[in-house]
Amino acid sequence: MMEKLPRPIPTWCPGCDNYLVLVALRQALQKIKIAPKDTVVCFDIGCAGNMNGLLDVCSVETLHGRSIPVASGIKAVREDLTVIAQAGDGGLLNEGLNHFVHACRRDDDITVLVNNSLVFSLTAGQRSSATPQGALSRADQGGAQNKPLSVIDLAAISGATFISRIEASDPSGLQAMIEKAIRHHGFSVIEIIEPCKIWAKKFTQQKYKLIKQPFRQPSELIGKQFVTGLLYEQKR
Ligand SMILES: Cc1ncc(C[n+]2csc(CCOP(=O)(O)OP(=O)(O)O)c2C)c(N)n1
Ligand code: SF4
Ligand SMILES: [Mg+2]
Repeated sequence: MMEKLPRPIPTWCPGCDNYLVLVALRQALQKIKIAPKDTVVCFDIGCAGNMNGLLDVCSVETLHGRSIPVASGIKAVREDLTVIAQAGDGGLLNEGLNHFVHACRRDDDITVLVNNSLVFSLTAGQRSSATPQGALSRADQGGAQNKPLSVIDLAAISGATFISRIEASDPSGLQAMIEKAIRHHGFSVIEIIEPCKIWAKKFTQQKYKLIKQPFRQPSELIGKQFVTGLLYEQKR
């Protein structure tokens, strides 16, 4: 009989949105009823990546920005498994950007959860490529100089077949979106908006609008920074 190890205690700051994401992900995995032995989550390095060990599934802690290639590799040899890659905005848009673009382009049958905290949270708030232009972070006392990269725009131009964005403050919406993304055949991405409560609180007043109908063409998503929901899906 397999011994059940005690779960580690989350180390996040009080009020961190990662608690909401954890609950949504746990509930989605329970609802979708895939056996824990048939589900693998590949974690990035970062605050959100510290979710590793808090789920009753198989998991791998990868290097920073490398959760997607590990997930794609697992799926390539074990098609029967449900494979999820978790990535921070830093891991996805900085260290591991090329992996995201190529996994979209190949339409790898994995689900990518992007925990967009708008900064490198774990290493104490340096700007990432998701940090809004002008925002004061610890690494840019004069404000971030460049325009941010958008996960959604990149997914749209790189050929992703399921593209969505949702706020962590809507945990039931997030749970439903994770279920949908896992059921999608092909590459699915959910950008989870969860500004870091410690390092991004001064530049996160943005209001998002939930859309009811997905866009019909990926090109229609480009530049739509502040809409949430299922933005595009192409069914196989
Ligand atoms: C290749 C590499 N570069 C930098 C680091 C240091 N590092 C570890 S976590 C981290 C920040 C992670 O930020 P993000 O991916 O946005 O995740 P968050 O902590 O915000 O959830 C950095 C820079 C590393 N471990 N490996
Ligand atoms: S630093 Fe930010 S992302 Fe990390 S645990 Fe604290 S609130 Fe959450
Ligand atoms: Mg981050």
